Amino acid sequence: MVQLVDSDIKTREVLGWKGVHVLHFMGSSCSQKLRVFLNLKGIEWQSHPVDLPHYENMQPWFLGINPRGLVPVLVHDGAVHIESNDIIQYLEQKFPTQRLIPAGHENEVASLLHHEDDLHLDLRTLSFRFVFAPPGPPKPAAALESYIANGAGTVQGAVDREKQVQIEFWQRAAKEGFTDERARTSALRFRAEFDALEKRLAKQPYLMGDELSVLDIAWLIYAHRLSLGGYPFARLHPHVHTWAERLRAMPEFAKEIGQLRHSPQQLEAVQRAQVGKTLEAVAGF
Ligand SMILES: N[C@@H](CCC(=O)N[C@@H](CS)C(=O)NCC(=O)O)C(=O)O
Repeated sequence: MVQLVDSDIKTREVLGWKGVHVLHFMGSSCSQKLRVFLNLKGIEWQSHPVDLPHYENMQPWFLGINPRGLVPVLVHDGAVHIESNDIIQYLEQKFPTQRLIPAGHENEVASLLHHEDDLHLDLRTLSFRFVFAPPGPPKPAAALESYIANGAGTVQGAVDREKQVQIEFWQRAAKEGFTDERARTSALRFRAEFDALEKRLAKQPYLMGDELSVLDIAWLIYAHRLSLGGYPFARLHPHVHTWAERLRAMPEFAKEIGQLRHSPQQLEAVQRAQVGKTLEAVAGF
């Protein structure tokens, strides 16, 4: 569990927040995952939107809450928790009814979620290349400077290596964009994962068996984002496609993933940028 310690937190007002508070962004995949989980559990929570497209997460106020500058963040009775999968596992313990982690499988689920999180930067690469497709650097220099300069720079009292990973990701993106080669590598990683999920879903309705679990939520969110980028699920992984369609139709999911932040103008720009360079073409699928 990644619960921050006092010295990590510079925005002190959150220490007084009572109940369940979530700092999140509508179109963020990790926030969507957490919100679907909260919907399915029926947990009441207070919403604090963080405007990622306007780099609010790179400003001192937010970095004073999460030194990594990432959403989502949970503040539960003044305790600050980061990392979506840790937040989910924490909430599952605190609110055990309507189980979404099967009893006795906690360690297995933790390790599978950890594996899912390892693909997060691949998802981000494919999202920026094929879904958001910003015309320039994804983070302007001033926002990055603010990100580097602010926040405690520590998580649980230790210097945070993850912040450096994030800085390098955005600096590289500013320098070279999201190249075909990077996109292909990320897409192939997902293809291997979805091949494995396809085998599971060929013989059972959900990833852990007969019941919906947090793994279905986590992988549906990835699958949904990739499908927005043009990943050919129906052709490559038909069982994953059918499973995804079924989950997407549930109100607890539909409410969170139905919203895409593109304006019609942005959508048009993305489609223009993709001519002859679709995910399928670049990945060789
Ligand atoms: N491992 C983290 C990843 C969180 C993450 O990368 N969140 C993204 C949104 S999905 C974010 O905050 N990005 C910051 C940005 O785009 O500047 C988690 O699971 O919470």
